[in-house]
Amino acid sequence: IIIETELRRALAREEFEMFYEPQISLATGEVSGVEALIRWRHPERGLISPAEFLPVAEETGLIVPIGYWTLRTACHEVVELQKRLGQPLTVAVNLSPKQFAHQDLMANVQAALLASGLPASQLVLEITEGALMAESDDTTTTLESLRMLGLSIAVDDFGTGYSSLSYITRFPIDLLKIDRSFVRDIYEDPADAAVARAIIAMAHGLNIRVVAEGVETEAQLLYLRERACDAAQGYFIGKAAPANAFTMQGYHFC
Ligand code: G
Ligand code: G
Ligand code: MN
Ligand code: NA
Repeated sequence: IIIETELRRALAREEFEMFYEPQISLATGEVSGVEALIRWRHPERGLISPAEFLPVAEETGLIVPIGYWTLRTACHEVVELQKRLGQPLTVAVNLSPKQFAHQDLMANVQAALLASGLPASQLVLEITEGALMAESDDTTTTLESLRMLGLSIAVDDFGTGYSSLSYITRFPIDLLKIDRSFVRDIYEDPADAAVARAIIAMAHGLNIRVVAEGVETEAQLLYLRERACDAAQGYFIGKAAPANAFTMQGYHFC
């Protein structure tokens, strides 16, 4: 079991690392960006996945300083990565519900952009449906302020929450990420395929781009491209890697 003091110590000792999962544009087949994903390199237990420690971080509020570290590190490392690769990339950073509701959010985002020199237009903040639904008056204000900085907002794990579809017409958002539970059986299950098609059609009708997550097979990728999904990520395309190991080669392009 992970306890608060361990997490606090991990932050102080800089035991967290960012990995970057490639995202491709389905129109061009090129890598267009990355999703930044946190890992904990524990001195005895090795690499620990966020699913194991983020719930504790969220409960204890430690997600706020951890999330700020994540944001700064991801912006900084992607600026370096772009220099090495000689090409621009977007970077998507996950925000937890507590981070999204925190009063320092705007200041932290601005500080991360300023310190790294990353253009705001290359930053995407991913927010889950649950965090968006928590309180809708504040939510709209927060989203509008963030977008005023020039960054983009993505709704993560779309389709898994309890929210009504109507909220995406109310909130100012740029991207929807189709949850991998719908992508998994897209080729075998007509119902999942219908959900994915409906999400894409609705989003495009609202001028929102769609990213498919969890793409594990070529069939899924081709299906999504055929249905005009904008971008995709997943094990078939490439696994998350540290910035210094990230390459543009070796992916399964369309
Ligand atoms: O990388 P992995 O599949 O193990 O991630 C598990 C979950 O942790 C995903 O739902 C992902 O959104 C979340 N996650 C990964 N990195 C971060 C992060 O830096 N901040 C937050 N809030 N969540 C993250
Ligand atoms: O919830 P979120 O989308 O932020 O989670 C992203 C996580 O999903 C990453 O941490 C990564 O480990 C995991 N992931 C990425 N690609 C795939 C995939 O193709 N299949 C599965 N099962 N998990 C994936
Ligand atoms: Mn995500
Ligand atoms: Na997701």
